[in-house]
Amino acid sequence: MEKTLSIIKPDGVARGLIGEVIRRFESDGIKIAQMKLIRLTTEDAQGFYAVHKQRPFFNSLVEFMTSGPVVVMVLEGDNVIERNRKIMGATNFVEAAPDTIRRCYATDIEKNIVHGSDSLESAEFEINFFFKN
Ligand code: IDP
Ligand code: MG
Repeated sequence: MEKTLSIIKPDGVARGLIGEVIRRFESDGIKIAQMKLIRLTTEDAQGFYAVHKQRPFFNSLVEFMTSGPVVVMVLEGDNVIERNRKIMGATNFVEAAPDTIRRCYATDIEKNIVHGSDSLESAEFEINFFFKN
């Protein structure tokens, strides 16, 4: 069964959207296989987003991701990487499809409520980053 990593970012947790995000996954038939509420350190956020370290928004993204608690989850299901990305919507909420999480709740290209792995390779790296063994 395919797996992917989902994060409810600090804006989603602070705004009381944990239940709403999980409801969207569960109502699509996606299983929550693992889950924890944690506060990322600067080192955690830098390591997790290492692929973006040359991007102009990197420092701001690290600061945002460490600004409050996050929920990290392993989602499980057929084709779950792509299904999760579809439920999330495009990175920039103004381009996200109607009724996606980001279209409904994001306020900013950075503060966009959720993270989701974008490939089998990133899912493996990201799941292992937070859930060793
Ligand atoms: P994704 O989350 O849809 O996969 P990525 O391009 O991987 O999007 O970017 C990671 C995160 O970095 C985004 O979710 C968003 O929080 C932030 N981000 C992406 N592009 C920008 C930007 O142009 N300005 C500010 N933040 C951005
Ligand atoms: Mg990404």
